[in-house]
Amino acid sequence: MGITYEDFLDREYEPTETDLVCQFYIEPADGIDWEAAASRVASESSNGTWAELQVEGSIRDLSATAFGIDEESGQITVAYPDALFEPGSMPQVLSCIAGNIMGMKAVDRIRLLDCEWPEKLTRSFPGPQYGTAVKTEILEAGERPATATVPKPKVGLTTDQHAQIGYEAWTGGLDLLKDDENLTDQSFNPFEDRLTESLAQRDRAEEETGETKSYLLNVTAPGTEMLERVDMAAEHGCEFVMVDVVTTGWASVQQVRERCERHGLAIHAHRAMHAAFDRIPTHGVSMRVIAQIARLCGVDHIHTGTAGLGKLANEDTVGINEWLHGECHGLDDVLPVASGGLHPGLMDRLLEALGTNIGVQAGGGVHGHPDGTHAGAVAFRRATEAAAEGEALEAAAEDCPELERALEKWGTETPR
Ligand code: CAP
Ligand code: MG
Repeated sequence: MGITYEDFLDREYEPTETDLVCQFYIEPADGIDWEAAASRVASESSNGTWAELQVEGSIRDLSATAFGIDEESGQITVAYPDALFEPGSMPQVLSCIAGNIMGMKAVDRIRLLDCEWPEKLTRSFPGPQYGTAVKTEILEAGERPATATVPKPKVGLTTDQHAQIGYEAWTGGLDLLKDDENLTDQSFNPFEDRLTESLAQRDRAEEETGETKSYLLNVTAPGTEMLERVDMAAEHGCEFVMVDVVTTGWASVQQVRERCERHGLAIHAHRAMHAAFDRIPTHGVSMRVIAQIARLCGVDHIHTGTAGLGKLANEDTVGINEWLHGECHGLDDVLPVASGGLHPGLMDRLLEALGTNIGVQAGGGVHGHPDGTHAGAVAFRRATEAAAEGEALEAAAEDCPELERALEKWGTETPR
């Protein structure tokens, strides 16, 4: 029996409970009508191609079906049978739903907008170990957002300088020190030295403040090297690792998740390079889908933007956070992290938009404080607490000169 593109379209099709259902935005190319475009998306992302193929038996059971076409919104809906996928392999799933179709001539634009993950496929992935529970099981942030800072400048500081900044930020009231996405194991700040010295300062700060503190250590590296860095983090008593999930790739993320299970380490996902996929609203892969993939692969935190308040372009932070907090076939939730141009003067509007079950990170918004890192940390913690309790920032500044100075310097403006 011959199969052609047309065999991948069925407007009457009802998805089964094990189908993965994907929503795409497309712009058919000239001379290609909507049904033709939709059938080509379903075909090329499952087991079809441009030429008629003679196939026998159950091969057809692996074919995806385009069944929804909404020309007004430009959206099509495609159902993928469970048998098409290798359980627990995110690279394989993505090679289907976000693979060659992204370059097909039959469409001028195509964007994977959203996925409805079926229970069977979802449960083949580990999901997070902690999610938002990091705030109480590892840290003592309770109901307020977990607070973090990245030493700035993002790279170039020596290990001593890095660890000292950590001490000042922790004693200023912040929960977490975080490495920047491009700080890994460079000669000016080698990985293991940074780990041991930062944790030594962490221990000092815990003793002085009586609060639990931790460190989002960037273990991003090629292949097994990254797993060795995860082991080193555990051996030295760190509770978290950070991974640049997009640049390192989902296969590596899955390996790190497995290794972190062994040590009980939580995973902070930085999404550097995500904008290469999701910035143009008519093409690529949405941040919503990237966040979904990250949850299934098992990260505990992921950056999702600042609801437009910060320095970076964001896509639907509120909607993505709702999905990360929501029910997903029993998987743990994920702590969304707001970061990028944040400073104390933005915290009331940020928490109004995103609630308090998040993490908040400020680098420039702490280290750019006129009185330095420690004062910046005091101001950021005070502003976060005030916003979480619905107290006006100006009122909070009356008993916190560090916050007053920050509001004087940055006001409530969004930096660009
Ligand atoms: C923020 C940051 C983060 C971005 C990532 C930076 O620094 O360290 O990497 O927030 O973007 O390098 O820009 P500042 P996103 O606090 O000094 O702005 O959170 O959108 O993924
Ligand atoms: Mg950064």
